[in-house]
Amino acid sequence: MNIYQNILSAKQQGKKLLAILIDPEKISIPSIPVFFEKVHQSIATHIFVGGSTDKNNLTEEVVLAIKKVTKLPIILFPGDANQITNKADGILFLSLFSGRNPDYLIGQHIKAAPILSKSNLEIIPTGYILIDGKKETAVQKVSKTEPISQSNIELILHTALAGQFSGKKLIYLEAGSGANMSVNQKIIKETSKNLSVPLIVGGGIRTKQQLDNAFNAGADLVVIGTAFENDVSFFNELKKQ
Ligand code: 1GP
Repeated sequence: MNIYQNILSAKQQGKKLLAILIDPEKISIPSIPVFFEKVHQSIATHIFVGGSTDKNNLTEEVVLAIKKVTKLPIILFPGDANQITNKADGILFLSLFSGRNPDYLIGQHIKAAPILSKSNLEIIPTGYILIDGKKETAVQKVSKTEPISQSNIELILHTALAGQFSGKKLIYLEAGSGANMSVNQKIIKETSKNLSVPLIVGGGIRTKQQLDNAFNAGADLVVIGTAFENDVSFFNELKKQ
């Protein structure tokens, strides 16, 4: 499975991608098979697994339970190096470029390196940019960094470009899980227009309209977590044609 190549060719073909985010602290393992029946009827193309914290070390168990029931690529979206398991298919190797906390710029990466060097995970370097979602989100609290204001489009764009020029293969605009305001279309448009690498957008997307807005503005892959945690019937609105 070459996860990145598939994302890249989807971008080239204008095919939009949807990742379902599963937070190991929030999903119950017995509910996974039924949850995935819904996932498979929907337009979802990827599964992200992760959260800002995983206090009970459930990530591996959750990944194994998901793997039993799906062929969709499972990509770790870890809050820190402790959440790495080689049972997934790939990992977003995240650098929190909106902040200046060295632990999330290089510290966790050094901790992760020996684990990753022994794993078969596909490592996808990703520039992660936290944007104000009008709510103090877990990423902000855990990383002790400030998000960039939605009105500072120039800074968001320059941060994304700096990420691309430093070799990141994906740029992720993140309003934070459960955000009250998702990343607005103008930001997505400006960023996607100026980037050559695929653009991920997530945080606070709860309706089909918001999803379409993000895609239409230029997001190549959208991540949704909370909306499905709150109400699995949201999958009914995202059924495959
Ligand atoms: C969070 O971008 C993801 O890291 C998804 O956010 O849970 O708000 O959908 P939501």
